[in-house]
Amino acid sequence: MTDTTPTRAGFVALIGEPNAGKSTLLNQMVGAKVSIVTHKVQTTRARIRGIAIHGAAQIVFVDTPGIFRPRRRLDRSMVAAAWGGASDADIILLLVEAHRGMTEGVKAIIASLKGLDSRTPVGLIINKIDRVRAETLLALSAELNEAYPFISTFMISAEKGYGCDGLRDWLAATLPESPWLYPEDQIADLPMRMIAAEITREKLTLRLHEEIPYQLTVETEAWEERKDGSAKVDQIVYVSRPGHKGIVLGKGGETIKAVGQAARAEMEEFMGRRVHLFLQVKVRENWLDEAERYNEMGLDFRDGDA
Ligand SMILES: Nc1nc2c(ncn2[C@@H]2O[C@H](COP(=O)(O)OP(=O)(O)OP(=O)(O)O)[C@@H](O)[C@H]2O)c(=O)[nH]1
Ligand SMILES: [Mg+2]
Repeated sequence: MTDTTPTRAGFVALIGEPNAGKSTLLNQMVGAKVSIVTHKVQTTRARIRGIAIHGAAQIVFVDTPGIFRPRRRLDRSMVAAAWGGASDADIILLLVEAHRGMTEGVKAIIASLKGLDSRTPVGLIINKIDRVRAETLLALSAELNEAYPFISTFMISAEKGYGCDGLRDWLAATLPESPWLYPEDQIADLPMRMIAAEITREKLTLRLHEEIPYQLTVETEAWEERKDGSAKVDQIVYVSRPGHKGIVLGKGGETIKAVGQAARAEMEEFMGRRVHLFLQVKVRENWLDEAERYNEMGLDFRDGDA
């Protein structure tokens, strides 16, 4: 980079159906696990920013919850957060799963994009190309580009990294000229206590079945810096039904113990230091109707008003 290269910076919102691979792409671009990923739908609940530097450009990726037809208050707040992320962005990227193609959900998102009163350019990302035969991709790309005037189309595998270099180059060249928005060593715009809560929620989601992950939330209650450089982290897992508490604890406490070990290991890797993690499970039947819980997650409670 010479002195005359103008710096560029801006926000790139990743939107799409639940499970499209938005968080995987953000992590791939940032080169670190900033946003949690699971094979289940509705993993991400709020907007999460991850920051990548490419040449003279600082690209701020905004991961958002999946967009789907909301039924409950939490759903509505999540979908509102996703569209909020899109409307604040300099570039929107719509992720579509290669093997699922033009679903009803994708059609609905495209219809909403057309209704957005915005000049924000929208790029198309066909993700998970490792799951399909190459011949099917051209037809899918043509079909999607007929439905919406995407300014560019990329075929990638967020997980394997295929096509990600081209996408990064294009974003770095397309963002507006601007001073950088964050210090150059910052990779996430989320307080450490929230990242820690998300890590624990990911481990719980991976271990628990059916509705239980949806009906729990994790909050970091206390954070103590210790003299030896380690951190003592106390977290509460809120569940909404008494029966769920036993499931989260597991027989003889084995589930929560395994979750705690996996979460602690990941926190230590992320922070590069020792962590003492203490998890407590509390029943709070109405947490899904409490504004405070939404604030803790970075969501707007009133967005969930029916
Ligand atoms: N085969 C394959 N799987 C992928 C790829 N990208 C993501 N996945 C998988 O797809 C699943 C969902 O990925 P996420 O990144 O959590 O998806 P998301 O869009 O953030 O999902 P929500 O937060 O629920 O909206 C995970 O099991 C990922 O490992 C890819 O390129 N190829
Ligand atoms: Mg996600």
